[in-house]
Amino acid sequence: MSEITLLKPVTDFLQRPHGHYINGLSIPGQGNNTFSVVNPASDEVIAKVNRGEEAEINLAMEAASKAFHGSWAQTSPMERGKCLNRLADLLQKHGEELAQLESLCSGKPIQLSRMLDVGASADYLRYFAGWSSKISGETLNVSLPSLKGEKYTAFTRREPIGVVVGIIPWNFSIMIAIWKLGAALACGCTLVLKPSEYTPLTMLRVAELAKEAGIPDGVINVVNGSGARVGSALLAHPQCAKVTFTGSVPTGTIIGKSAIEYGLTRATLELGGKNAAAFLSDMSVEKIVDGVLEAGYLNQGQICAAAERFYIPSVHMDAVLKLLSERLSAMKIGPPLDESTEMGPLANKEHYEKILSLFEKARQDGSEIVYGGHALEGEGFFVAPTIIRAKSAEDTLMQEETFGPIGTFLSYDDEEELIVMMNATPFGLSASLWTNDLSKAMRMIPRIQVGTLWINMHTFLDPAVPFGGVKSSGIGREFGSAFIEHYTELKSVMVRY
Ligand code: TXE
Repeated sequence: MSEITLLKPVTDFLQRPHGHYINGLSIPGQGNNTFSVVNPASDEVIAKVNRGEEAEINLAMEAASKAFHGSWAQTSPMERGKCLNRLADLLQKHGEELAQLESLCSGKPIQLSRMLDVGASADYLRYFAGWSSKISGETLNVSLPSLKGEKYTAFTRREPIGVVVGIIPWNFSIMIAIWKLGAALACGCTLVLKPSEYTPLTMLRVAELAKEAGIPDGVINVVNGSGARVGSALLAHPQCAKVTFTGSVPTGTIIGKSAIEYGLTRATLELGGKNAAAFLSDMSVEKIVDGVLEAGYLNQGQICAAAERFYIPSVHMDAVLKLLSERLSAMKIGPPLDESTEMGPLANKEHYEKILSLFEKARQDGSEIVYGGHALEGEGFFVAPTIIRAKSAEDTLMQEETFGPIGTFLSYDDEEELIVMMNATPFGLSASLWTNDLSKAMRMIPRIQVGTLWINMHTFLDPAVPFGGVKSSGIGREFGSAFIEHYTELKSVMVRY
């Protein structure tokens, strides 16, 4: 076990005073109103960050509004795309520095930070860069009567919505922020980001790189602090035209309600859920276990689209749980900065305590803990990857989102009953169906109530494919061309001539 050495730019960055990034400047913030950033692998404080106050909130919203009406409005669509491409280049150039910061703050294994928070973020930026010059309206044929020879025509314009507030969770502090940033900037909007209080550092550095990429001051701003205080104040600000949020269902519900109350502010809510992965009986035990590992245990299960409910044909259940236990016991759990680590700690103490209480709840429910179900000894917020065999669909762990490395398993015999069980949840972010029988899969696809359904794969997102939830898992879509309608308003223009 050997950890990589932190780069000098990382150790230097950690030493700096941290606060916000507003109008092209790092703003350390005022006084001693700080909160701590804790490394979840060691429970040590690695930095202090100033909380945003009313002054910083107003400064950021006004800077974003000024840039929206000024410098960014005067930037051509092609130039906006070039800015995003240059930022993608800089993310890659500073990739190791950003990946190390991400792993230090979130506990994500370094290989995953490099691949997703850096590599995939650069790809998303390039995808959005391409869209910036392709956003257009339609020309329309009008049927109004022509009494004196007059004619009519009409067209629609897609106009940027204005200042967007992006509220970001802790599981992908760069990548999820980049999803919001790329979409907003490609459409001509400007942005104020509120990172999670657990991972407030990485976007401060990305905002500096955005300036280096030639993105005008005020287009990207970052204000740190708590959700209840800073997040809700940004949302309530009169300049906020839209909020885009990724996070928990309860917080998303509060944000959605507030957005309506604060003047019908537009809202995109990408929330979690209780995603299902269902394996049909033609799959081999080995294939099922490979699928379960892909669907449920990446990034310690802290992925909103990850599967938490696993439906296994009863004929395969015992063999699947036995082989899965063997595979989990061989998994390398360790420090995020060790390149061979496959599973790191949970991202923060509150989440760790929540997961421990869910283990307890599973025991109280009488669910069988087949593997794991406990904290690991030593420092940091490590838990064992866990397998739970549910008694019934009513067990707490078949109902509640854990957002941890916990698979809960239920057997089935009847495929009609399987579809009912998959849909028996208030949520609908994602699901997966695993089978070699294409005809059967095609018939089941329309009957599964989710925003994203994977066949023979799970968790992988692509910028070309719209992503978002149905039912209580959210409102709106990110990526594809679908994002455009959420960051622009449609204006109809009618002309008599
Ligand atoms: O999430 P929140 P938390 C789940 C996971 C986790 C639980 C709680 O199960 O254990 O949520 O985590 C900001 N107005 N997910 O508390 O509350 C907050 O500061 C405006 C799933 O971290 O959703 C942070 O920036 N903003 C999830 C962001 O919202 C508010 C990813 C997310 O915080 C606010 C993370 C308010 N009133 C956790 N309250 C996913 N679906 O990917 C909080 N915030």
